[in-house]
Amino acid sequence: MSTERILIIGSNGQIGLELAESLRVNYGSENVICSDVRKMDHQIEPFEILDILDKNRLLEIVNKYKITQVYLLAALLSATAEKNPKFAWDLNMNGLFHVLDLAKEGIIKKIYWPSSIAVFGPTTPRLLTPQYTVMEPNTIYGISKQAGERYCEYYHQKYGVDVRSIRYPGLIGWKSAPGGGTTDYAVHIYHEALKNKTYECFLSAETALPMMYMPDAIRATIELMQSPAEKVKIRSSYNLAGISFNPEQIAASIRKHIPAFTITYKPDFRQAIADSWPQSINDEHASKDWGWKLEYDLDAMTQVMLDNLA
Ligand code: VAH
Repeated sequence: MSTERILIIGSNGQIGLELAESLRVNYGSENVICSDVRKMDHQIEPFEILDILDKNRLLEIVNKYKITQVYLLAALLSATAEKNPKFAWDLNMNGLFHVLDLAKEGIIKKIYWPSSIAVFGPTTPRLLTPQYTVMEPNTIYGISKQAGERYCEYYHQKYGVDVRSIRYPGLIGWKSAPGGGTTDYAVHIYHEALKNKTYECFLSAETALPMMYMPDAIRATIELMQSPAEKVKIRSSYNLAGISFNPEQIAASIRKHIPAFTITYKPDFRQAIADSWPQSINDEHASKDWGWKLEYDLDAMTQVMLDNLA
């Protein structure tokens, strides 16, 4: 029986739904408490309504369930954050401070907090972007993730907080809907291919971005959290590469299964966000420090996405 009691904050989001499922398998359902700002239909219990900006409510839940670890997933993603910059900063930063302070006060033992390749900006080298490089993000989401990384590393170095983080690429899965990001096209395209055999893409054909099949991202998250502390040498956030492709390439992968599939292009405001991000990532530190190894390439992901969505 697990002695770990885990709270997922933002459990009903794109990552949260799949992470909750995997954590329940690893730790037992009764040891994984889900929470979000609103309850879903057919909500899996144990579940608590939680707005992460309500610190007292967070403490109430942590005490009620004797939580030892927190996975903080609640945030506004890149596209949504550009439409609500003030609220995005408040949610993404104060939500993190509330959780970091619980660990600083010794109330919880370990934190997972997701960063993103959005921490990189237009002056960052875009091919095989290294772990340590120029970072001048020009989106509110990216700025909040860069500031969050600095706080995580500071709380680790100054207060010994065991906080761990991954710079996720765009995540693609079939079990949950994407949450207002710039990479969401790579999920929508599979749904549209099956439904209408055509997709109008909001990014241009040659816009390459780092992506990853969701089960790889969930496995990386749990492998990082289960690594011995001494192996986790980076306490800002780890680069994770995944698969680098552009809309034309994912369309070609889909056509191997749906030959009649066509894609058209109508770039919108998200094109400028994508143009500020890397095209591919170097994740040698994750491989070296805690043995990270990707499993799904583009064609393997397309096969499993289409099989499960059909
Ligand atoms: C977004 N899916 O598009 C998120 C992610 C790398 C992209 O952070 O905002």
